[in-house]
Amino acid sequence: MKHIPITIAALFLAGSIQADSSPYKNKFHQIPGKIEAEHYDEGPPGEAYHDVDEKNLGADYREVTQVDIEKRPDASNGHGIGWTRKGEWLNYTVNVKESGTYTIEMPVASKKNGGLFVLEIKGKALCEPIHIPDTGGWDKLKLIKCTGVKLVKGQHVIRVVMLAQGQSGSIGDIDYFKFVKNASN
Ligand SMILES: [Ca+2]
Ligand SMILES: [Ca+2]
Repeated sequence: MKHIPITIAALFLAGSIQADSSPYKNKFHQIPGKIEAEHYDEGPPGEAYHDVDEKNLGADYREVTQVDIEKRPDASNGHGIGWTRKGEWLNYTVNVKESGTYTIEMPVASKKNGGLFVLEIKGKALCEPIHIPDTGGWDKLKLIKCTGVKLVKGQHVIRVVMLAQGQSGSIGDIDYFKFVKNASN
């Protein structure tokens, strides 16, 4: 196991974050900022993520994972997540640097109408369920937004939960989640 920075080790001891769902490469995602969908937490299935099939159906990007990671040249960091199914979830351990209201920007893709997902902290939704529209094909990313997201300064685990599949048979492909703080607060 790689060296864990003392601050993260101290947080484990304090019990303020789940020990079995730890930040990708031991680095908290910073908010405001961009979280690559493929950089979900490290940890075993059921702790860091839940995926309905054991196999990674996509690219060999992370060592051992059941999550389906898609290699795609049009995506930020060259990868996103795909083959999303109802009931699946992904954790992202974050550090919110400034309390306030945020907009989340997400490039998504779907051939035919996609499904619904939501972002939560401790089971509380950050905004209404987000719908992935027909973007014109799996290879066509379109930026969608969710607005009015209130976040409090500090460390949190944001969970992305797949709620319902659409006409496409999937929820949709997601490239990243970019948290932009509103200028007015
Ligand atoms: Ca899978
Ligand atoms: Ca990405």
